[in-house]
Order: sequence, then C-alpha cells, then structure tokens
Amino acid sequence: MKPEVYDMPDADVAWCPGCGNFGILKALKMALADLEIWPENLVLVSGIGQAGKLPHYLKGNVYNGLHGRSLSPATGIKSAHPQLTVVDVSGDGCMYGEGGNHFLHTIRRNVNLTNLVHNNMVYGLTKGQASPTSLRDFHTPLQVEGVFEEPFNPLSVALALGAGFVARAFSGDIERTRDIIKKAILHKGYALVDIFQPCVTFNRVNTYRWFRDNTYYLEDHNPTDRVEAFRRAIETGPYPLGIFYQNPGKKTFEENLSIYMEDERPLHQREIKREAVRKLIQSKKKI
Ligand SMILES: Cc1ncc(C[n+]2csc(CCOP(=O)(O)OP(=O)(O)O)c2C)c(N)n1
Ligand code: SF4
Repeated sequence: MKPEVYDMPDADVAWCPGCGNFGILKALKMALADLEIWPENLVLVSGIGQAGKLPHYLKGNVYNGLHGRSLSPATGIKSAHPQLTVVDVSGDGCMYGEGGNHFLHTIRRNVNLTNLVHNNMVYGLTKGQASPTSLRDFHTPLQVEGVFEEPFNPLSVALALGAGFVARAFSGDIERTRDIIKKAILHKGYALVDIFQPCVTFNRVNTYRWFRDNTYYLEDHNPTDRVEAFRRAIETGPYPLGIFYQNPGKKTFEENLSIYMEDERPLHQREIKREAVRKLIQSKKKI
C-alpha cells in the first residue's frame, strides 16, 4: 500500500514551514501504509495543540477531544471496537501536563493503542510557554527568569508504571521514526512513542541541529531488560533514541473486559437482546 492513500489534498495545513510535525505526519503515513491499515479501520484521536491537528491532515476516522483528555475517548473507542487501530496524537503539554493523570492510568490499564507524543519541549499553539518537558533554564515570555523545575521524564514514568512498549524517536529522521511507529502499532497493548519534534517558531534552543547533536540511537540494547531500559531512560545529554523496552506478554484492557470473554465481536455487531432490555426497563419502572 502507498502512503498517498492517507493524503488529504484539500487539507488547509496550519503548521509553520519547517515544523517538525511534518516529519511525524510523513512517518506515520508510511508506517500505516507498510502495515496495510486502511483509513476506514484507523481512528486518530487527539487533544488540542499543534500536534492535535495532525489527524485533520491524514485520511482516517478522527476524534478531536479536549486538551489533555484524548486518552479517555481513545480508550472508549478501543473498548467499543477492539478491531480498530487506535492512534492517539498529542503534544508534550497536552499529554504530560494537562493530561498527566490520563497518561498514568491509561498505561496502568494497558489499553491496546499507540500513543504518539510530539515532544517539542514547549507549548506551541499558545505561543511558546514552557511545557513539562522544557529543559531547565529555558527562557520564555512567561518564564522570564528561566525554567527552574525538573523536566518531566515520560519514558521513566511509563516504565515505572509497567508500560509494555516504550520508545523515543526524532522527527528529523523520518525512516527511523517510521520503523519505531510501525513496531509500536504492532505491539499488543499500550505503546508510548515520545517523538522529539522541533518547534521552529517558539523554541529556538531545541532545534533540528540541537536534537541531532544531543541524541544517539541505542545499539546492542536488550529491550526486554526493564532495569536496563530504565537506566537508559534517565540518561540526558545525549538522549538515547529507539526502543527502550518491549514486553509483549501483558494482558490488555480489552482482554480483561468481561463482554469479550466469550464473544470477540464488538457490541455493534451483536444481536440486540430485546427481551433482556424490556425486562430491564420494566424493572426500573417499578422503582
Ligand atoms: C484545559 C485547557 N488548558 C489550557 C488550554 C489552552 N491550550 C490550548 S493548546 C495549549 C498548548 C499546547 O501545547 P502542546 O500540548 O505542547 O502542543 P503543541 O501545540 O506544542 O503541539 C494550551 C495551553 C486548553 N485549551 N484547555
Ligand atoms: S508554532 Fe511550532 S509546533 Fe506550531 S506549527 Fe509552528 S513550528 Fe510547529
């Protein structure tokens, strides 16, 4: 299948020229095409922000939720129809800031979805405030004396919570990002791909050049070793890229739902038990 299957020729793309989001869009289209996931079987769920616009530029089903809250509808969609491929797309502010609590508990639930986080270390859409992943001493019009907080480390948090797939990519390297996204989609269970994504307008520190100079790919790394993955996840400067950890053996959220224990079909494909519904309505009328 060709990546062009997902093209939206009339899309009015609002990203700045040179934005790192273009690389992620391209890599995602290529990964989906490689895996032959047809647009009708794909659901892209996003929050609010520059990253959250990505589903509007790609052919598929779309649910654009609230800022930080995209993982809840994504969980609902996957639960209602487990055979769909669900990809959640958010910015670092959206996912790790406003959506921090949803991030934690979706990992614990192990919902079978792919969580792509465009990590530009800044709030892009609202014009350049610090985000949870902004590095110390990052100056913005709001943080005039520089960021003093410890940056949020999504990979080590995900590992600590038992995530079954934890990876980091760089949007300037489309081929490797494509490969990592493919493996994340193929993973059964929750998969986090934190993607370094240069914001060329509001982050003049963490540029393409900076990410190239401050990252390296994991080599000879055993992704089944969780302790080693954790050790690599806390490395900063240079930051490792690649698949830190993969544990395919975990039971997913959907597999734990009793409605699928005896029947794998999604609810909308099942016959309606009218008599049971009638009895339920009658029983409520008596109250
Ligand atoms: C609950 C809530 N808080 C704040 C906002 C305002 N807001 C919209 S987008 C945004 C920042 C987006 O930054 P990020 O998630 O990092 O994505 P980016 O634009 O950088 O891709 C903020 C603060 C909002 N819409 N809803
Ligand atoms: S503001 Fe930054 S993140 Fe938003 S489109 Fe422009 S370069 Fe991309």
